[in-house]
Amino acid sequence: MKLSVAFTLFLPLLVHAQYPAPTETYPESSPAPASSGTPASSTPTSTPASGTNNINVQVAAGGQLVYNPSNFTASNGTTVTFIFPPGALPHSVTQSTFANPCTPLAATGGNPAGFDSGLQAGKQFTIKITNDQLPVWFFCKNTIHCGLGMVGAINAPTTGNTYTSFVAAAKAIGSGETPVPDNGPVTGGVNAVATATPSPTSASSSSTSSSTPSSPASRVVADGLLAVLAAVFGITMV
Ligand SMILES: *[C@@H]1O[C@H](CO)[C@@H](O)[C@H](O)[C@H]1NC(C)=O
Ligand SMILES: *[C@@H]1O[C@H](CO)[C@@H](O)[C@H](O)[C@H]1NC(C)=O
Ligand SMILES: [Cu+2]
Repeated sequence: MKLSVAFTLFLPLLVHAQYPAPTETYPESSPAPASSGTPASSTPTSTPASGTNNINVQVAAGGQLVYNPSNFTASNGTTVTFIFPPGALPHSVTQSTFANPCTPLAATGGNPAGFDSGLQAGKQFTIKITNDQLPVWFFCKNTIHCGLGMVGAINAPTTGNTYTSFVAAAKAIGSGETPVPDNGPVTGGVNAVATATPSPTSASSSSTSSSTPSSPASRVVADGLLAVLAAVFGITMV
């Protein structure tokens, strides 16, 4: 049992090290889709305050595989700003469905696809609620994070398809999750819409001094070291 716990905890690191996230392979300067008065996505953006018109969600709050808050209501026109911590382990906010918590909401027929921040660190990503009568389900696409319960809901029903059932369904998938490719950010969405790709969070709103983002190469090396440590640690735990 200890082995399976250790394995579940460290497998994401191992897999992540083997397939470094292509977070930085798309040009950061690519123009964001039209949105009123938003600075270019390469410009550090200060984080808005949580209030009547905006709700901030900390991604991987406290270093845990969670969103905080992860279950809340938001009315039409409210923006929800997801704040990704800097560091080697990227996360995503990817829209899914109640039926398939760990699978991106794909376009079908006339229905648009879900929003997707893509795997990110040190960025922020904003969606705006367009229909508060229907739920918005989302998850992190980094390997097995969803199966470990890294999911969230906005305007979840209070009976039937509840947030609690959604989390349980994600955890039931566990490590059996189908790997989700990362092709960078996807704007649009259903019941909540992103109009711009993620932008760097300004230094002033991220309290750490890590103003120089590590290069992809050094991130891979760091992740590799983590994986080795994790493997050794995992074995000694048995
Ligand atoms: C929010 O917008 C949707 C879509 O236009 C609409 O159906 C719904 O009634 C609106 N919610 C409220 C509280 O007005
Ligand atoms: C999730 O949010 C809904 C809607 O606000 C609420 O009714 C429900 O009690 C919450 N569930 C949990 C587990 O917090
Ligand atoms: Cu994650």
